[in-house]
Amino acid sequence: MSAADKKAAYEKFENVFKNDLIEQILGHAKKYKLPQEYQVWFEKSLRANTLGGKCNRGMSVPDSAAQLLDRELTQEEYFSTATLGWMIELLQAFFLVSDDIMDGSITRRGEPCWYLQPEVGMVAINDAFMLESAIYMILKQYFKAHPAYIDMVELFHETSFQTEIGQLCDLLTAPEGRSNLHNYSLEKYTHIVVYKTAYYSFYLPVALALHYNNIATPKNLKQSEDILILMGEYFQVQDDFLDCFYGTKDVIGKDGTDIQDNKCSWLVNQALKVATPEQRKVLEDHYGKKDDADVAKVKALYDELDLKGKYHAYEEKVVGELKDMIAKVDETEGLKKSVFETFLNKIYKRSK
Ligand code: DMA
Ligand code: MG
Ligand code: MG
Ligand code: MG
Repeated sequence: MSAADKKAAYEKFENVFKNDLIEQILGHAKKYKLPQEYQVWFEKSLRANTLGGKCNRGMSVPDSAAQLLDRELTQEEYFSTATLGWMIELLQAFFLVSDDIMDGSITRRGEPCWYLQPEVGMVAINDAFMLESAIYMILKQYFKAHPAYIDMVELFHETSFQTEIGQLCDLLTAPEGRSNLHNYSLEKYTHIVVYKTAYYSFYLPVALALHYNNIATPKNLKQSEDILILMGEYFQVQDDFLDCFYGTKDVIGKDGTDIQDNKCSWLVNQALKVATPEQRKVLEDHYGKKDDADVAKVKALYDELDLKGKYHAYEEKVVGELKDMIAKVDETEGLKKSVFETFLNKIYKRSK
């Protein structure tokens, strides 16, 4: 796809939210007599937190639905699947507003985090809940008559809970102000990222496309889950890598905080795997501290251990595994290998 085509696809997707869904959501709030000036607040929160991202997750619903049908979507099909995609973007907005508070982050999508914007503060917590509520009003509004309506409702609830399990483990593995290195392991890491990232970012879009097309058989869902969970783990390894080595708002739209936050990230686990006792001591003394000098010591150790090289090797290995899994997909119940190929191409060697 050319850059111009990509931009057009992005704008087409964005317009579904801007031209239709925002009005629907605000209309619902008006029914409960939300005063005009607070409608303005709600609209601002909806725009600031939902628009302006990469939309990889959301756009994967229409993309996957088209791959499954092996043809272009009609206008109506596009609108419906893009609407499902925007519900993932709303779910993501709900998680990111809360994640930034919990992680003490500073920037998101190139702007100050929502909770740090003038006059927002902890109102952001309720704003996050309202972003979540918007999912279910849109779902009811547009899909109540769809044969898979209840499956989709349950899928959003289940995926939310899975993500919350992941966030809980992520936070409890990273206690503020005390070293927790003895508690990290790659097994724990995988568990955290599968739940906090992979289900909602990778499994959910494809599962929704399967439900929308009425081909969500147990076999199709299971095959999708196996591949997409590994793909989601790979995506979070990339997120951890970018956080450390490219983590400034001008490059990836957010300033990295994993080292300061004591996170059980992919990098610290790789470092622990090969560190000498002296190198481990560096981590014990400097990991999880807010000071720039501490962060710099940790990054210097990461360079010494060639974690960039280890990351590139991991990337090639996992992409090879994913391609092997995709080659084995059984298409007899309507699943298509191209769904996974397209998704993988979107994230391979990503730099933001
Ligand atoms: C992302 O974890 C998970 C969720 C559910 C938002 P993270 O804190 O690494 O994300 P980010 O790097 O975007 O803050
Ligand atoms: Mg975060
Ligand atoms: Mg987090
Ligand atoms: Mg991160």
